[in-house]
Amino acid sequence: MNKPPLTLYLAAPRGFCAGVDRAIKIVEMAIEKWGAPVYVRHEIVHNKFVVDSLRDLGAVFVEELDECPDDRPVIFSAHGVPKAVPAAAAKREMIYVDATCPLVSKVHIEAQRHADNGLQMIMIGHAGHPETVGTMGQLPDGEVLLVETVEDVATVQVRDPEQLAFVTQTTLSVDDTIDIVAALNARFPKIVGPHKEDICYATTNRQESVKAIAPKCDAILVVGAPNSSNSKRLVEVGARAGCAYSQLVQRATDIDWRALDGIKTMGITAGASAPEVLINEVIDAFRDKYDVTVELVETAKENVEFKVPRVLREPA
Ligand code: 2E7
Ligand code: F3S
Repeated sequence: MNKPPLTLYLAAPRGFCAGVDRAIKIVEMAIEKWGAPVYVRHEIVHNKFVVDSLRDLGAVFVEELDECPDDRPVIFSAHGVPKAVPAAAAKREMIYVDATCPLVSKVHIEAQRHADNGLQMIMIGHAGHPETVGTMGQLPDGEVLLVETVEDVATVQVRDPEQLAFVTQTTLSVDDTIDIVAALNARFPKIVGPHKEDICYATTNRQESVKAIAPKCDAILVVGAPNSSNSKRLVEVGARAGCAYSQLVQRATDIDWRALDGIKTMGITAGASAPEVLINEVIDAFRDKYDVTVELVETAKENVEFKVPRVLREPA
């Protein structure tokens, strides 16, 4: 049977970022060093395939430190943790390794520095997301005010409009955040912040590349998990940049083939926590049904790498 032709625009950069690479390595190396089980507080990155693979190696995933025994190592996920978490682990004399992305740790340090300078903090982020919980948890409860939208900026109640600073989640929509920062600057002209926001290089680059492919795609699939903030932002960016059908899939079995009926061009990208094997699985599923021509659309080159913590580089 003749397969219909399909041009598949493959966005680059896509998939794993340096923080995810490092976090996964930390779990693997901790299991090598200390043996199984090694506990991991929260999904190390938001991807079921990654979590299941590490579980097979001997990782035990929990949501809270209370669920870990004192005498096994525990790793904190790439999204970061409130200060109370390592403090509690230290108090229990546990071995712990912090897999927080260094770009998130940098935001934590900034938040503390502003607070030390007497400024009240505002965080731009998504309520309840572990990164937001972790960054807000760098300061005492109630000290960091959360804004999620431009509307929130209009109503947020601050102590002193002259003594304010802001930080952001690293995986936000670049375009939405520009508007929120503009609203903050308009209402609080003295507010101190980063040069633009704290969105990381990987988030920025993945959103740029999906923007580049969106106008020429009948449909876009973003490989990523439903709890992955950066992956969900890619779906939105694809839709806003002009693609009529932009959807999240965890893997090939999630593809809604009926919705794709009649397409001639297809875009594929992946969130920062989605492994390349799943991206290839999705591409192969298209090859089964279509005569696929892959066109790589590369809008940036990435060469960022983060070292694993010293304790894992030393012999046991
Ligand atoms: C850590 C940070 O695990 P993810 O899907 O996380 P998000 O934050 O997008 O839900 O992606 C990797 C990652 C991104 N940001 C890990 Cl702070
Ligand atoms: Fe870090 Fe950005 Fe990845 S904050 S974990 S490099 S998506």
